[in-house]
Amino acid sequence: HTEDWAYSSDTEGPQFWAYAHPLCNGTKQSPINIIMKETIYNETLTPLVPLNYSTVFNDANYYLANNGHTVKLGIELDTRVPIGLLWRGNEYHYHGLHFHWGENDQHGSEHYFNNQSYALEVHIVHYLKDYGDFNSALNYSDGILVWSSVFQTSNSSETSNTPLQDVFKSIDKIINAENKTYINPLPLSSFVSENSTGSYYHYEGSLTSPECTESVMWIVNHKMISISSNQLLSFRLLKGRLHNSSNSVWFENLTNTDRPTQPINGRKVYTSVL
Ligand code: B30
Ligand code: ZN
Repeated sequence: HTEDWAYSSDTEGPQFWAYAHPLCNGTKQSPINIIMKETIYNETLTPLVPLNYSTVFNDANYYLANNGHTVKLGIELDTRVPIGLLWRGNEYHYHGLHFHWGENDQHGSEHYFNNQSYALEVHIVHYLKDYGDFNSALNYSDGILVWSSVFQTSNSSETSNTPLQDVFKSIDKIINAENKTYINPLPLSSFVSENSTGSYYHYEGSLTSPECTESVMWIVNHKMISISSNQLLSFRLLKGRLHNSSNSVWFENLTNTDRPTQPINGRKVYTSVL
């Protein structure tokens, strides 16, 4: 299908998304800047209960794909075992996982903490099981749950993230849009920091790219994941879609794949952290 939006600052960038995608002008948009001292403690924010997050499906195909907007990790699984989450009495099923990153280590995450952006953010996308599939769930304000973790680089004696080493190395194989490569099976729990199911921020928002549908229960982990600067480099070499303007044609650089933070418009941000 044709894609008419991009992250670059030209006429397809975030400021222009709403012309073709009016929902992007909504009042409950994502991402946001999370100001920790303004978050509200809420005792109903019980720990997430992951379903099969630590299972490695050795009979499934795990792949990385460059879809022209981001790097997506997909799992091709024929046996219908649920992968997902239980949260506040609801069951959410895993839909996919992808990343947002920047051109340097100080920039790239979509959510900010206290006005600060970080190098990388992973979004583990789920839909409420009762709504049947991802596309149907988009029609409901609580249809989608995105579990997000922010990554922080640390220069102190190379804190390479070993569980994710394989994944990051394979990014070199999907430089161009529509490239896909199979990777070694790994547990989804590699994408969240240990014991972080109980410490998170929660607010109601949207998909962070067109259609910008306002159907997302956001769960942003309080604990960040460590990553070395080197592990990020291959993200910044990725190429996006072919751009066509009157006198030239080029491949978009796929970097700064983060939408600017959006107005809070009186929404409350809750925390499970006392
Ligand atoms: S995020 O987690 O809020 N960043 C989507 C899922 C999660 C997020 C953002 C977007 C998503 O699935 N959007 C629909 C994407 N597509 C369909 C597609 O597969 O390829 C519609 C589109 O763009 O307009 Cu291309
Ligand atoms: Zn995302």
